[in-house]
Amino acid sequence: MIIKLGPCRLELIQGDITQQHVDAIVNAANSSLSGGGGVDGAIHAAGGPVIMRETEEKYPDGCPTGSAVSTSGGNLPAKYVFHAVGPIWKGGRHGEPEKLAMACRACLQLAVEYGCNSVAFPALSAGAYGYPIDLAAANLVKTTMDFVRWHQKPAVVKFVLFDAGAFGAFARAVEEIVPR
Ligand code: AR6
Repeated sequence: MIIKLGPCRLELIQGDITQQHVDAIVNAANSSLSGGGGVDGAIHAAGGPVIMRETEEKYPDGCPTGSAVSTSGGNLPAKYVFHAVGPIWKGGRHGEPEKLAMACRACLQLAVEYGCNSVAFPALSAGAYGYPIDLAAANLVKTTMDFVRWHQKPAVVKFVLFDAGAFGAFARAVEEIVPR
């Protein structure tokens, strides 16, 4: 699914984010940047140990929830990995929507700073962190569209959804904002 946003476009695809040929991919990290399962495990496995070495050297204090830091992509096709820390879902009244939007914007800002034409996101917070997929999708799609409309970049933002359920949630979120 492709949505044109002026000179930019938003793409939804089902797939594995580690295989994406984009300038940067976003990791769903934790605040200690210590690695884990899900996307985080897949990115470190595919990218190799250089990524963890870089996070340890550059960010020994980790990365607060709602922000993001960058490393190289190691052996990945992507040049950079933006390690974003989304919120853990605690019912929705503990600042989760704001923190998810902040983490998303931090990655889009890094993409602009690093001159990336294309950046790929997973469904941040919607796995181990328990954020309901429909709410995460609506939040991430809206935050991205607002950012791209305002900044007119990055040229391509992809959401790479691992399964059909997540893809469907993102497709519904897009259709609610851009009715066809
Ligand atoms: N490509 C794209 N999406 C994926 C992939 C992949 N290779 N693998 C999983 N997903 P999660 P979170 C989907 O748990 O909720 C880690 O242990 C997955 O189906 O990776 O932010 C970290 O270290 C789900 O829809 O991230 C943290 O401790 C989405 O990616 C914690 O989990 C996000 O699931 C972060 O939890």
